Formats: sequence, C-alpha cells, structure tokens
Amino acid sequence: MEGKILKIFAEHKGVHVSGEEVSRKLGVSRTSIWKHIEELRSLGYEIEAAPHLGYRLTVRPDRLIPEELKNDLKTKLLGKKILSYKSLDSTNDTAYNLAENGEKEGTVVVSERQKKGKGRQGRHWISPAGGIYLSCILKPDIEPKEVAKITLVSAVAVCSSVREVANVRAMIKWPNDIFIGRKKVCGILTELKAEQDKVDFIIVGIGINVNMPHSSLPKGATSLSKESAGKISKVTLAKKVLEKLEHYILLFREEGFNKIRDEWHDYSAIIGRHVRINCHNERIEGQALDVDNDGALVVRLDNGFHKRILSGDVILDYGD
Ligand code: BT5
Repeated sequence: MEGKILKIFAEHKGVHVSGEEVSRKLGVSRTSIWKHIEELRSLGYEIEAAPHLGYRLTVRPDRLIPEELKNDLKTKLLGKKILSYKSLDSTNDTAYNLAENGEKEGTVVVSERQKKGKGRQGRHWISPAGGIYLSCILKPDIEPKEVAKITLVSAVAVCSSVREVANVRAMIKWPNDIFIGRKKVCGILTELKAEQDKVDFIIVGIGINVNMPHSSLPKGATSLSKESAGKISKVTLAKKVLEKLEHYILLFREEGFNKIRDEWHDYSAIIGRHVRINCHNERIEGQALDVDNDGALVVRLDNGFHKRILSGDVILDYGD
C-alpha cells in the first residue's frame, strides 16, 4: 500500500493530492490512508498535510528500502524482490541462507550497516552506517570454475556505476577491489554453492563506502563523499549498481567474458604495471599483463616467465 501511495505522489509531483482522491484510487478508507502516511513518515518521508488541499510529498529519504530502491528501477531480474534491514551480521550470509532455502534468482538483500561484514579469506568488512551493503542471489547455468569471472564482471558493473553517479575516477584492482587513487572504496565478495560441475547459486556481495565519516573507516579506505566532495545518494547509486550488474551479468551469460574484457581493461588499475601479489603463502612479483579467459591474472615474472594467478591480493608499487 505504501508503494501505491508513493506512486500517486509521483503522479502529483510537487502538488497536493487530496486524501479523498487517494482513498478513492486505492479503494480504502481515508483513515487507512492516514495510517499509511504515518508509516511512510516513520520511514523518513516528509509529507505535508494541508487542510482542504491534502498531502504533498516534500522529501524522500536516502534509505535503502524497497519503496525507494524499486522506484523506477530498470531491471528485469535483479531486485524484483528486495529484503531490506537496518542492521544485519552480513548480507551475504542472509542471502546465502535464503538461497539454500530455495529463494529465487534476483532477490537482493540490503542493509544500512553490518555487524560482521565479511571480506575474503575470513577477513572483515567494516560496515558503518552511510555505506551500501548489498548481496544478490544469482543462479547462472555455469560451472564452478567460471565463477571467478562473475567477480570481474561485477567489478566492471560497480566501477562504472560509481564513476557515473559520483563522478570519480574509480579503478578496478584485480580481482575484487575498487580503488580511487591509492584508497579502497569498495569490495566485492563472491560466494557459491556448487555440486561437482554445476553451480547451485552464487551470492555477489558488494560493499561501497558512500557517506560515512572518514573516522569510521579503516586505514587505506576512502568514501565517495570524501572523494567527490559532496553527499552521494545511496539510493541512486544502489539502483545504478543493480541495473548495471544485471546488464553485465546477462551479457556475460549470453556472450561470454570476451565481450566485457575491453571495458575491464579500461578500468583496470594494474594492467601494464609492476605488481606484487600475495597468493597462497607465496609472494609473486612481475608485470601484470592481462586477464585470460578463465579470469586468471597473467603476470610476466621478473625472470621473464609468465604465470597465471587465479586468486590473490595485489600490492601496487606506486614508485614505478
Ligand atoms: C573484500 O574483501 O574487499 C570484500 C568485501 C565485501 C563486502 C560486502 S558488504 C555486503 C556483503 N556482505 C558481506 O558480509 N560482505 C559483502 P578483501 O579483498 O578480503 O578485503 C578485506 C580488507 O579490506 C580488510 O582486511 C581491510 O583491510 C579492508 N577493509 C575492510 N573494511 C573496509 C572498508 N569499509 N573500506 C575499505 N577497506 C576495507
């Protein structure tokens, strides 16, 4: 019902609409409309009520709630169902449990903050209010070895969304980080459940630092508001991420990673550069050349040999 009332407000942008008209359109009593208006106010909507004129929506909240995220969301799959929380341990864990219990592809879990946000390999993702924490359930018909590419494809979607909405020069640090300059602004955690040669489901978890105070972030992190010197709409950015994620994931499914590789290159912070990579207790050094068709990073070692790396942590040498 709240969604329907918001739709009516959208049709009466900037002007009043009478309680009587709303109640007639929705076929419920004016008292019931008033209760839903109160509900919307408690979500942060500012709604003016003027005698004889009716209601007028003056401020929409920048909150990751379905009413806002679904408003004019241009997707066919992602976000048809959105579960929104003020606080969760981890949106990835919630999405994973839902998927294990048969939740449909495309369902999105979002939270205003996380108490136990997860990074890769048991690391933590610091998740104060002011960020975007969202996880999407995907069920592509692919083999488990293809999943590394889902992270790369998601990074292209997030990087281009951040660039477009915040107007910053975001770059991808292989495989799952988005950086602005030397600072990390976003991380992606892809988890999966698979049997032998078939993926059951994939959870793509995205954490973006948007409007939080700098002091609430760890060393080496930055936020979009700091980099762009102004508040960024979390709702606008989260919607853009869902739209682009859907676009690139569908492109990947239909035409493969090759179609997206050029864009990945354009956004890559490391191709052509000298890098150090920590992977499986090994330290590898060399020039990052490319990602191959499996999503592996190809590095020319200092001894001239080429090595393929499927997962690891890249350390950039800024002195080069
Ligand atoms: C990542 O791991 O970068 C993946 C982060 C994914 C977070 C999202 S939020 C929604 C969803 N639900 C979850 O529970 N997780 C996902 P990794 O590459 O391992 O990097 C982790 C490292 O990033 C940490 O060890 C810190 O050094 C750093 N870090 C932690 N919090 C950060 C933040 N808010 N901003 C920038 N860097 C951070």
